[in-house]
Amino acid sequence: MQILNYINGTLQPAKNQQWLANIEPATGQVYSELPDSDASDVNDAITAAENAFDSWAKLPSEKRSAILLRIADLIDRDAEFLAQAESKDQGKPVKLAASVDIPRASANMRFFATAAMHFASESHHSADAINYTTRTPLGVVACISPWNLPLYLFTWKIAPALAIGCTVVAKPSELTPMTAFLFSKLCMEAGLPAGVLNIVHGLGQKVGQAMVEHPAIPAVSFTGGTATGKQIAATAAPMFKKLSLELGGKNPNIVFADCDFDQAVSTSVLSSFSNQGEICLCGSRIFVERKIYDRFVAAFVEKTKSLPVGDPQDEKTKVGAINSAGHFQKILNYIELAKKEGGEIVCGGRAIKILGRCEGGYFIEPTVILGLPNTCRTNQEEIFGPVVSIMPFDTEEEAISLANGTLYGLAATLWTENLKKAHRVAGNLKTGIVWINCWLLRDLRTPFGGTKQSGVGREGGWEALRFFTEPKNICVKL
Ligand code: TXE
Repeated sequence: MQILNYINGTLQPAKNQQWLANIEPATGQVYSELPDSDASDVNDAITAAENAFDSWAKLPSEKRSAILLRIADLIDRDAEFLAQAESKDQGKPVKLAASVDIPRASANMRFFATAAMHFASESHHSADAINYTTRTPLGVVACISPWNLPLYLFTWKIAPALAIGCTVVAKPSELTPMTAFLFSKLCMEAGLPAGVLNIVHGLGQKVGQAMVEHPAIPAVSFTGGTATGKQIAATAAPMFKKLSLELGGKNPNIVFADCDFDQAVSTSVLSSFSNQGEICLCGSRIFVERKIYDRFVAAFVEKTKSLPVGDPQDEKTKVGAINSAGHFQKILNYIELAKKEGGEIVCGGRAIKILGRCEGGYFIEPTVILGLPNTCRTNQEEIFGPVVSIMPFDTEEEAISLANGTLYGLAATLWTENLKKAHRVAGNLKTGIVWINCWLLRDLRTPFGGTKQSGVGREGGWEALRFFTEPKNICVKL
């Protein structure tokens, strides 16, 4: 099967007719190919987006909204098919794709399609003047998305851009191109005008880099690794482009002795191993108050051991395949590093062979590590796999200092039934997001993003709509 670029309303191969292999992570087998596009395809996409911009930006927001809502409905219509495709392409359990990824993709489209109709700018009145601010769509913007939550994060970026009147050149990850390709067909069916959304497939260093470097692109919205984010920032900064960078994390999960124990354990298992730990919000460093440390570890390990790892197509599977051979090796290297650093592996720690169809797939047992200091590499670097480290603490101050003791600052979770303590600790955590007694409970209106090396800017709600607009203040003397 061939995946095609979506440029100027048509599906087409790369101009150079080159292809990249697309591998199913659960089997390690090539099952489709995608265009190995280059700068000339990006240029065509940008020209198409420039030509489409004026009429799309001038369309009343209700009309843009109606088209985006149609796309949302088509995602819902094809939800089962898209969930199967996402699972095959990414390696995640089909049940997860069906319950989280695909419903969230249509929710993203619907949320921003309607939000844009309520978007407003500000005015500032004084005795001698009225200032009013207009917010107009930026133009052609670049949206670059990763491989962990493919359609979920792809739509999370393009929906606000399109809803507010920008035209878009988007690049899904070369490791998970399938659902973005299927999405382009839904856009055609929904009547999205040609050139409004263009999807160019291919390698980050070629296609992504060409998008970021292009002078006609005033803004880049990117989700991916911190190293890539740095490269994008270095390219874009001298051109004064607007950037929204959602990067890595090494998120703390703080469990106080006065928590709802069962809830803390079961949600912590989810926040550690959902999507094979390949979510930037997963809590990879678990800090447990010493009073309940042994009990927590025992319960956590018992639950972890019962997680079924296997064929993502199997409805019973909770932990599927790691997304790529390279990432699989990276995670195994980190497990070896953890051992060298003195860590005790109390659960998992190995690659698994799944017999039958998935013999060549990339599977790793959910892994729990004890006995490592917070400062070691295992506890400082993003592993992005089914690997967690559990550490004890004695005081609230110590928990806060350990939690903040990384270069990252995306999300934190904390567990306590003491309301005052919960607010106090949340206020002191240097992260963009804090979950109290829950995890990944999302309201799409809230600011989403991180501090420090977890990125720059916020997505979600008004933040995303503002990002894709240029404010202009107009002052009228009274
Ligand atoms: O992602 P990349 P990688 C973390 C995770 C993972 C690490 C590396 O720790 O192990 O990052 O992942 C495109 N200009 N996260 O290297 O490269 C690329 O094609 C423009 C966290 O596989 O960052 C893809 O579409 N674009 C994370 C996208 O960037 C470029 C999600 C992301 O891929 C480019 C994924 C360039 N020069 C990984 N180079 C999260 N925050 O959720 C690559 N790309």
